[in-house]
Amino acid sequence: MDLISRVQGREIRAIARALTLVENGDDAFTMALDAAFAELPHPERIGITGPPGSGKSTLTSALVKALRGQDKRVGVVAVDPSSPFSGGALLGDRLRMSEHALDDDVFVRSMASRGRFGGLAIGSEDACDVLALANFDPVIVETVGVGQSEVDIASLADTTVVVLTPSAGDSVQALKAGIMEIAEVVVINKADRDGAERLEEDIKEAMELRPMPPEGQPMWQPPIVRTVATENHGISDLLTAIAQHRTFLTGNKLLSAVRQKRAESRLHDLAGAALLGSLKAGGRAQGLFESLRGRVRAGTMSPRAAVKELLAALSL
Ligand SMILES: Nc1nc2c(ncn2[C@@H]2O[C@H](COP(=O)(O)OP(=O)(O)OP(=O)(O)O)[C@@H](O)[C@H]2O)c(=O)[nH]1
Ligand SMILES: [Mg+2]
Repeated sequence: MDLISRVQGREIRAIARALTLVENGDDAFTMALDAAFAELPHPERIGITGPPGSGKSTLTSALVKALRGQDKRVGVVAVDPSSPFSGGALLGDRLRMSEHALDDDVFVRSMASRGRFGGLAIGSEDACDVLALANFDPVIVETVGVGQSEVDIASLADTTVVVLTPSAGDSVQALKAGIMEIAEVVVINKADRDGAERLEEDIKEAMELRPMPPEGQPMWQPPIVRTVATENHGISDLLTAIAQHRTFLTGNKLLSAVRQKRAESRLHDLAGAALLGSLKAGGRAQGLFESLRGRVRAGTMSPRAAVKELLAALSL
């Protein structure tokens, strides 16, 4: 039987194999996956992001446990955009999620960084598709919120949960970095520590600076949930908050818009990556690209002017 059917048949080894193939950008398998695209199920997608060490994996594991209690089959993709290799963080994830290791209705996959074949979003989208094909619902995507990655995760998920902690200055940093703009649910994890009150005040203040939704669209007020992930405290409140956001999306007919936007941004990512890949490796305008690159590096030509010349040469 082919791999696609075996994944649909929920065969664990086939799912693991398929994820490796998409991670490596395997041509034959991604083509087979693309052929199945129109029939892919659309599981609920939950994004979990936040600063390093805020407890995202512990929280995800607790969420998985609670969702299993509702008889849901849960897929998890944990992405670490900061490291190019599978390092300690991923090993840590395996330990933290180990209580689900023997459960066939939970699949956890850790992925390192941006792969050779494009950005964080591209690899994670493919991984989510494989888990969708295997009928996991919901699919949880965990990423460390550094730099651009939290914006990426926002486009990956229907509901983005931002995890902050009371202790460190990093939470304040996260607030400054605009992480609040993408939060649909805010978690104050490690609420067993001092400073949860203060953090909640800061979050509320930062939330007031959120941009207004487009004309005529309803405004979502992100709930703030306190959790102690290590003790499973606050997890049902978190699930309730996620469900409320989902109801907001479906009730206002916004879910399909979220998906359309996601598909479109995936197209843009792939088109950009493919074009650049072709320019770098033997495409029609490779020679021109090389020479333009030389001039840009030397500072004798602006990057924008180089792109203009490139588009003209490609008749685009
Ligand atoms: N006191 C306390 N510690 C917690 C809580 N949640 C998680 N931790 C601890 O915080 C540490 C980091 O937890 P992780 O779940 O690995 O955090 P993470 O955000 O996934 O970390 P990265 O993926 O490396 O960014 C671990 O030692 C956890 O046991 C909590 O609610 N209270
Ligand atoms: Mg983690």
